[in-house]
Amino acid sequence: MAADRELAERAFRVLDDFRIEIPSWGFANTGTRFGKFIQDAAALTIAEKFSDAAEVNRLTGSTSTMALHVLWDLPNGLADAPAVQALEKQYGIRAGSINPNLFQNQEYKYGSLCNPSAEIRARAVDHMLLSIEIAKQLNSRDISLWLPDGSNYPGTQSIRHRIAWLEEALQESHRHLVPGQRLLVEYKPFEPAFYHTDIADWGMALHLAKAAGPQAKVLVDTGHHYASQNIEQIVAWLIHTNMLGGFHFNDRRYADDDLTLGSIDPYQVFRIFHEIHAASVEGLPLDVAFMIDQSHNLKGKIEAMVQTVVSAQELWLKAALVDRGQLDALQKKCDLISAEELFRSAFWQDVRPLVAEWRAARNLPVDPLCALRESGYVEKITKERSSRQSSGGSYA
Ligand code: LRH
Ligand code: MN
Repeated sequence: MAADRELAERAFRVLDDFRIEIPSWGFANTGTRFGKFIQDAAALTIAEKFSDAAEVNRLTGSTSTMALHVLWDLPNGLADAPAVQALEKQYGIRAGSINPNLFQNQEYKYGSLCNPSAEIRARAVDHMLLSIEIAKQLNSRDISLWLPDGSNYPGTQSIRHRIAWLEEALQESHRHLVPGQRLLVEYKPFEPAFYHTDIADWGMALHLAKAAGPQAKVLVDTGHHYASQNIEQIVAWLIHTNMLGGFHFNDRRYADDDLTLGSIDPYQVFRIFHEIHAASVEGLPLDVAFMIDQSHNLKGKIEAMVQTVVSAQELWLKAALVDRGQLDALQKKCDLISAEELFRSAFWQDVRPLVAEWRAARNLPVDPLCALRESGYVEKITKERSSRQSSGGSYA
């Protein structure tokens, strides 16, 4: 009995501290280059995105911040900040990471911060500085940068010259950060560029973050790896070098599929969470932002987001309950089978009863998805929004 009590208390502490940020764009109509399937309940306005985020937080208790994408959520730049602050108060959801958008403007065809034209690079840096200013206004800590920059054919661009331009641009951006702010550098091996991508892997992102300054860290999007890459090993390196700033969690079968976390390979997320827990138990300095980055092209967007947070809570607790002392001893003895069996059984243990107990104790719905359905929230927003939904078209 006492053991169960101790286990429950441990689980409650772990879940109380768990926070994961949801992306505003996860509530909007999104698609692929082959089209977009419109959902009547999809959010079209920033107010609707805050409303949906508040519903997910009401149901899960772990999502009190929402990531914003500058051009999509603050199309008028700083002028939109007061409206966002009013929505933060109205819905009890804080603006989270601010995502500059250097992938939509036509002038970024050959790159933004890496464009051969100094003029275009300067305008791209202006957008970075605007994003940093918006983050200051909204008291957001992280400016989360993903760059689509790259090329499609060998010989068409100088890869080295682009590195130098990028270093300059990130150093200039870093100079404008205020204390406490962070610049997160996200890497991606390909898409939309299909020959070289300027920030293609963790090593490039780590170098650029270090070259930018002490407030720059690396962001790991789990979908931005070749299928055969060992993501948790990259995470271990970034922890070891104290350069891990955050994650964009999603799942994939092939490439950057942006599917719901844990839907294809939940063991992958467990192995990543294990690296985080192991490091924090050893007292390493960790300041890691957990964020979701998904596009719900077919699933209902609110249901998919609730599913994602529930999976993340369960996988986070599973990884937290690994007996690290025993595992450490088995690893040191190279008792491979026992170590693996201990590790695997932690993954296989069913923590759902413990999570349900925690929800009940925290006055949260024991079954969030079921509670969502009973709330009629999706039906309500479908009625309110369906008349304004336009027909399909490109990504977002
Ligand atoms: C790029 C990316 C990036 C976001 C975008 C929506 O693939 O992961 O983090 O800006 O998706
Ligand atoms: Mn991402």
